[in-house]
Amino acid sequence: MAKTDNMPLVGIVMGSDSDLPVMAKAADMLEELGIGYEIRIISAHREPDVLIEWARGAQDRGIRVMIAGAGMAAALPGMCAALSVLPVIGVPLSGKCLDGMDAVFSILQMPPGVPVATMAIDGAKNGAILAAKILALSDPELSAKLKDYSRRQKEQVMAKDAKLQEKGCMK
Ligand code: RP5
Repeated sequence: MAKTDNMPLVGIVMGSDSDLPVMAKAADMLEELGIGYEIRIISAHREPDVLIEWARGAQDRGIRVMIAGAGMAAALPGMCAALSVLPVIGVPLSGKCLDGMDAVFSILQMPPGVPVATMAIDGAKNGAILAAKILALSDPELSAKLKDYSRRQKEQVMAKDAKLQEKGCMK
């Protein structure tokens, strides 16, 4: 994971360093698209005062979207949404218990008025792509990069299918 020099537009935050192997995939995807980001470890339960300061100040720092990943009781994404008007993308993490179902329900079941766009379990890469799509609404250059990304995905699947047709599925 390198660190793009572009101005941070996305705030990536996670509850623990144990979340980093998954959340680094969001950073990698933002790097690929040339989007600047902040990345922090801040625990909603263990240091709520630090979270309040970070989330309340995000918009003034130029952040336009947050990607918040957490496992277990996973209060972090919901608290980011409570503390800021910025769109919040939540990533439930499977690391510890219950295959991540605990974190899915914690992040997904937000009360009316405080939405979090919840990704699949460990879906940090999609979190970054969704953040990019939000930013691309006002950035034609980024929109073109996302179209190119889609085109390359399609080509990869077509190449795999062509190989299957040529070689068959038997070893
Ligand atoms: C959550 O508790 C974190 O997001 C992490 O997924 C989980 C466990 O944290 P550690 O005990 O690994 O620090 O708040």
